[in-house]
Amino acid sequence: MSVSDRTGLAVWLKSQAADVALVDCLQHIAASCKKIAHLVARAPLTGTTGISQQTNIQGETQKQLDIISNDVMVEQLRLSPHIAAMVSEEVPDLIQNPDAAQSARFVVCFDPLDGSSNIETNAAIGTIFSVLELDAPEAEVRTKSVLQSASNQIAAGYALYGPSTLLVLTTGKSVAIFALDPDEGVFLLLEDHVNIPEQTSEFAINMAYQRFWEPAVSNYIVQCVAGETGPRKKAFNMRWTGSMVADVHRLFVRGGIFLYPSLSKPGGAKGKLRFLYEANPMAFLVEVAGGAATTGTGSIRLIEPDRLHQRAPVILGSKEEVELLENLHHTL
Ligand code: P6P
Repeated sequence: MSVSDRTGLAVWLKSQAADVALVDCLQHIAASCKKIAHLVARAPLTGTTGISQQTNIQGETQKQLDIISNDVMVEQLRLSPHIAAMVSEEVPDLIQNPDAAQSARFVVCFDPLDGSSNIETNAAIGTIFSVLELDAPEAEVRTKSVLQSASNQIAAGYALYGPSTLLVLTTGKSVAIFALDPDEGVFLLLEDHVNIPEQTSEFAINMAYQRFWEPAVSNYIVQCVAGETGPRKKAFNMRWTGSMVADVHRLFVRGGIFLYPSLSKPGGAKGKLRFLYEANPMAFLVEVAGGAATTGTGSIRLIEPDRLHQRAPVILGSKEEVELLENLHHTL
């Protein structure tokens, strides 16, 4: 298929029968990702790959690009009158949109630059986003309303800044993958109705935390690495890039299972990943693509958060593997 024959993002969005307000919201998110892709690509030249003098609410030292990417998202999303407020990994409190229409009912939760510890190594990083719909418009959106709307996630996606800049998106009907054409500055459709294979022989976990794993996770990984003579009767492969977007994207390309589970180390009970802008959007995407997403003991998407930056254990990917892990959690 020639480049000129490929479907553009706007045409695809309209084909999803997404309402015009959601189309506008998602087009502003895509525009943010396009700007961030450009800034990430130029970062070594502009000297912005290093750390800033600031820390985020997680107590993590922010990279300059974390802050720059956050500012790009906030500035761009303010232009959509349908976005009432935002939640950013880089900002402690809810961000109101002063330019929102009275009817605005969307809250966009995002990690503007996920995996930023990889910036100086030029490894793939990304932006993760989730669009929540409020039960009713609010002149001043309350944090309580955002938390209550977490289950009313109407769209989710991520941008992957790698050899190509990809945009992976769902409004609930299918998962589609777009590539940014750097010559034309537009996202063009590569694949729609992406499906995650139910079986896999590849897992992604940070093995350095093995001593902190729950028994079910330890048992699962031991079975996988036992290979052809073990209980799984097949060899497994392992990948871990330290960038959730890159590790999760692999699931949509060839299947697999991604684990950032509960850890027994101090502060690790709910893992490391944040619910509103990492676990919830990735779980939505994976489930729409036929995969599964669990905390180990229950569906990620049934979590009712009580804080904006709440963490959640994340085990998601090929359905049969996720179900096996849930069974192990319930029996060990
Ligand atoms: P660890 C990046 O900081 C991130 O939030 C995810 O992108 C990634 O999956 C995880 O942390 C990596 O964590 O503990 O392996 O460095």
